[in-house]
Amino acid sequence: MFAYLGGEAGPSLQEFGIGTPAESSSLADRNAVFVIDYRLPPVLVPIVSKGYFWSGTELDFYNLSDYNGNLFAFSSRLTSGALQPDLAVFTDRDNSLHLGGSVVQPVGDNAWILHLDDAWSYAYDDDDNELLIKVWVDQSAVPPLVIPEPGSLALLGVGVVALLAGRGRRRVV
Ligand SMILES: [Ca+2]
Ligand SMILES: [Ca+2]
Repeated sequence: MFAYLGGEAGPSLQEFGIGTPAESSSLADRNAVFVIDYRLPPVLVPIVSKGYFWSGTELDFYNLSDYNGNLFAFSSRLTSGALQPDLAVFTDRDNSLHLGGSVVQPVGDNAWILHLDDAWSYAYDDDDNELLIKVWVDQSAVPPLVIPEPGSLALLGVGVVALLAGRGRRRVV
């Protein structure tokens, strides 16, 4: 489950979603969670359920910011050659959050708040506040009747949930 808690950004469209989409992909082809238009007055953003994930599933996230032209950031690249936008969004470069360089704040059992800069922030600031997003596991969720093929889970990629789970491997995200 995902809740947009707010954020501060210059006039821009800010997209947050799951996975590592191709940079040439269209919005319809991406697994977007939120698309927030900071050129417009704030609106109420509904909570988003992205469905059932099996225990142990690892997720990557992305940000697309058009503040100064379209620019992606991918959490998946943190482990495979991170670029500056990736580090800006998915790490806290100056540790201002006091989370050891992470942007993931645990807020109880199976719940976290992501403090995300946008991709363009790498050139401007490190205030970790373009997108504040709460992520949590709905403990009442039940497995889907049809078990997905392993390949469809593999498409989800690797990355952030291992960290979100707060146990086992520890990554800086
Ligand atoms: Ca920022
Ligand atoms: Ca910071």
